[in-house]
Amino acid sequence: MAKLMLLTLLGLGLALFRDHRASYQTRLNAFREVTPVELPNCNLVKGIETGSEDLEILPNGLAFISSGLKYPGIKSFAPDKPGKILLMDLNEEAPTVLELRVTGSNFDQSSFNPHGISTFTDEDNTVYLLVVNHPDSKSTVELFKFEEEEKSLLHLKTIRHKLLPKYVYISELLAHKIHVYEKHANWTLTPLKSLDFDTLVDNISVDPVTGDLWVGCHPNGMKIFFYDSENPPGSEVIRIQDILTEEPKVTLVYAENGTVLQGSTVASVYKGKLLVGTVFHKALYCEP
Ligand SMILES: *[C@@H]1O[C@H](CO)[C@@H](O)[C@H](O)[C@H]1NC(C)=O
Ligand SMILES: *[C@@H]1O[C@H](CO)[C@@H](O)[C@H](O)[C@H]1NC(C)=O
Ligand SMILES: CC(=O)N[C@H]1CO[C@H](CO)[C@@H](O)[C@@H]1O
Repeated sequence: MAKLMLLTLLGLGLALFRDHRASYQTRLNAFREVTPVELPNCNLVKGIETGSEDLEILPNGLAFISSGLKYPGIKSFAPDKPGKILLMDLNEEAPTVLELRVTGSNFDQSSFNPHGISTFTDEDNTVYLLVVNHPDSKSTVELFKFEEEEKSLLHLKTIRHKLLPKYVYISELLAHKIHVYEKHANWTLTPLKSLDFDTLVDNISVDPVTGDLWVGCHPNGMKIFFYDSENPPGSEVIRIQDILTEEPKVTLVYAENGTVLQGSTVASVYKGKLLVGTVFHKALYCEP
């Protein structure tokens, strides 16, 4: 969903403009307060203070985290600093984050404003990172090659298309829905089903081991779009099991009122460990 944020924000703008008050309050879930759901062994990730808008964990436990998003109408704790991609090794005890150096002569780092990220691993195990970037209020997709030894990202090019998996999950933030589509060989999509939630569903991560969906959610959109440090947005994480069956199982795994973690956008798992990212705030790491 991170990638669809632009559309989301446009949609929100239109919604605010066009719809009457009651309707946008419904869409933003404006009166929703969080009922806490606690998890044991959670710690904020040291070194993440300006967002962790999107993240992806490789099958080997290395996590990429995009940080420092600046977006019109959205809070930023470091409006004058470029964004960055962080690396975290979830195999370590008490893992820390490291900023990946960006190399490549044709890439302007001063305007780097990373948003959504995805990885792609080719047959010879080279890992590529696709990053939705918003330099100077534009939108591009940047392709990097991950150089693990050097802890760097080599910028290869700016590209326009991405690969799609067999099933495609799309979250509709302001409608509080997740839609499931099947992707056919001819690249067409057939809608299979939609699930409803009482929270604004943001980015979806699919656990490659179980097929479960992990979703970072905003319980109350009003608190995201009209940031107030006295009454900050909370965080919710939902797990959806068996989504392709008649009876998907939806579990609210984590819920917090913003005292610890504000504005969760994404949640992903590796060997029972859970990493939760936020639009502009911190990141939370929970061990089993
Ligand atoms: C694409 O494939 C699906 C499934 O095989 C089929 O139902 C659909 O008609 C095809 N669409 C086009 C435009 O060929
Ligand atoms: C948020 O939750 C914490 C811990 O449960 C509690 O101490 C605090 O008062 C709550 N804050 C609000 C604004 O409800
Ligand atoms: C619905 C959606 O946009 N999900 C994205 C969440 O982020 C991961 C990792 O970057 C993407 O692979 C998903 O497509």
